[in-house]
Amino acid sequence: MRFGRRYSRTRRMGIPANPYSSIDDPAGSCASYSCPCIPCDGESRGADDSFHIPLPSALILLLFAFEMAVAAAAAVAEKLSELIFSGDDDGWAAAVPNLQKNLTVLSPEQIELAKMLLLEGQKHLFEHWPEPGVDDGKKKDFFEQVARLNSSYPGGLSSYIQNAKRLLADSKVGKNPYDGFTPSVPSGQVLTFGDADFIRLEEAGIKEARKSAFVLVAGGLGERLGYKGIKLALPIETTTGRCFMQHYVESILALQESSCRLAQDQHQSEIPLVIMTSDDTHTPTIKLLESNNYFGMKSTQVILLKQEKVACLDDNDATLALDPNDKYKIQTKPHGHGDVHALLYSSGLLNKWKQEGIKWVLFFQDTNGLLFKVDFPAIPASLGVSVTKGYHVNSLAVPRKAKEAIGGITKLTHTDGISVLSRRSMVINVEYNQLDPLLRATGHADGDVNCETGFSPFPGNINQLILELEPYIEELNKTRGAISEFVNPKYKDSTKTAFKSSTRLECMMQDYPKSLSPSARVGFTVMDTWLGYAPVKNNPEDAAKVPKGNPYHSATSGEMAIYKANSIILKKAGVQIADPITDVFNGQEVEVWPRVTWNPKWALTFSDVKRKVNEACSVSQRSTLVINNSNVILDTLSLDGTLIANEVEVKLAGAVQNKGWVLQHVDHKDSSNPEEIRIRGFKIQKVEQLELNHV
Ligand code: UGB
Repeated sequence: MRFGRRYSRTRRMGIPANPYSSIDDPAGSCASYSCPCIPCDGESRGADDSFHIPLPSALILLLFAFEMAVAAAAAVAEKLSELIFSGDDDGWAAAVPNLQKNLTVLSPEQIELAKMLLLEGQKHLFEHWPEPGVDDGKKKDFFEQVARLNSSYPGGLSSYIQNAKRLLADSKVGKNPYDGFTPSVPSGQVLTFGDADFIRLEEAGIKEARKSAFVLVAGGLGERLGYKGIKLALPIETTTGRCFMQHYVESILALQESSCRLAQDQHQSEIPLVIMTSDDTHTPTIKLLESNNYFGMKSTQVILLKQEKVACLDDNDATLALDPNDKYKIQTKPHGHGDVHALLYSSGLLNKWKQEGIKWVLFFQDTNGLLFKVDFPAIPASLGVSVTKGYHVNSLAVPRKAKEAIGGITKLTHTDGISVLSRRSMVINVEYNQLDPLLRATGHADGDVNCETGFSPFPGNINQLILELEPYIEELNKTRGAISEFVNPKYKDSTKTAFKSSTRLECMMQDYPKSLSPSARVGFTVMDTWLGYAPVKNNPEDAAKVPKGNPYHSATSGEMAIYKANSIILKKAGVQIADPITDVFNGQEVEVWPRVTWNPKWALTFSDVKRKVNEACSVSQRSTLVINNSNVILDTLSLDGTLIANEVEVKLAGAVQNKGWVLQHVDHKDSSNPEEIRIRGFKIQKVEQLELNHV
């Protein structure tokens, strides 16, 4: 085929290498974190000398610019004639007259991209193009988008289309990605909150934390929740109204301080926080950080990496979908959280961190408040497991209810009999929609069901990963961060020939271990659900339909889980905490514990809590206790009402009784309340409180 030779030139033009195939071009690099895959020359264009150029020089420059423009135009003309009329490529665009007519509008780079698109069977993209002179700006914009899609996917758009064709063909014939693998229940480290082991691991983790970097994946649309804003801006609980972002940042800062203190680190290490955003979340994330002064973190400590979306596909031939509202745009959708590895790789951050002495990279999601705020011990203790067990990959997990929408950590062994000795055995997350069919296909007639414990035998993946930096870098040097992809088309009927709506390739960050060698140490750490997992993912209507006994994963359950966890921790530290009552909000029956919250400055670990609590304290069910500062001691406190301790140093002693704060029911359809309130189904009426402030 004639395109072949030209196409190899396209690769030289800077399309990043494809880690999914054997092409061996080096990936382009770019200093910009927001667009790390786009090749650039690294030159600074910041200086604005033009303001000071004297007139004669300006004229010379103008003439020079004019000459350059003429030369560029001549080059374009030459290139065009070379492309269109040369012996081997004569009439390459002839099959699409509307494109051929418009070639004069396009730059040489855009023409190369057009050729690539035709080569990949995408001529429909140009069939509606009008004569040159009409919509020329939109035609150029179209190619700007194509260039972006091309440079942000490892291997370029052409690889994306080829991968899509392969995966769509597999999907059509119903190929099981786990064909030949038998699932079994893996073994890992189980944490029991508060026991001697837990305390030991927690301490090891806290010490090591100053050598870690945190990576928050926050590019998701939050379609299931349906909230209009970014999820990071949602209140984690409405007693204090602190948002998820604030809790994450404050927790990391508290961990940093605690870790450096424990390790007697002379120069305070700074724990970097990377946030992966997308077009949907980037600007509001920056706005949230800037308008809150980065919640106390140095702005240089926070690094935003923006993931690009990928092209949507209309059919099994991977025909690129045009945006229904703009025929000069390819429809795009998120590629999934798996992009985080390629972004980290191409940003150059990993090597920088290594030089700075960082050893661990901790990944987490946007709305699991428990892990970061209330039950912060989960992070240090799990990091302690990584340290003591030497895990290269440590996935955090909780007991999983059958059919719960969280993946199951599974041991997969290939039936060819060479398992264990080779890479044919792995411990990996099997996504919730794949676990049931996999089990049924391998002799478990009932599929994804609970065992005698009342839970699925497979621990639930909460997508909290702790990776050891050095082996992570070694692996990414091989894969360039590419993660195995999948496609999930919704077919119109059983012929599987047409889709209900366009689809796209996706990838997941927890699939990272799939490419690892058998010698990699991959493990997991299981903790109690109340300690580690209460995400805010489902809208009220869907949450209300969750089978009884399964977690709602809603704003209602997320907030209640925080009060429950804090109450249980205080209880385990010796405080008499009244039993919860049950109540129904937005159709979800939940336990309502005393509304106890504290700032991470007050206590990061269970040992911290125990140090600050004397046993002769009690808190009634209707109470609210807010601890906002570090040296607050709970000493013989008997609380029945609301107490807010803002003072830096105070001993809370004796009886405190007032009318307190009351939970009022709110209907999620009642638009007189803000969305943040409606989605949880209650608001807090602040009737009376005792507030202790600085004097
Ligand atoms: N995210 C991105 O940053 N970019 C994207 O393109 C998409 C998402 P979802 P999901 O812990 O409950 C995951 O949509 O993917 C961010 C695991 O795959 O909330 O359905 C997004 O902003 C699953 O195994 O979750 O399921 C958010 O922070 C299970 O563990 C995060 O990625 C499940 O999470 C997760 O995105 C769970």
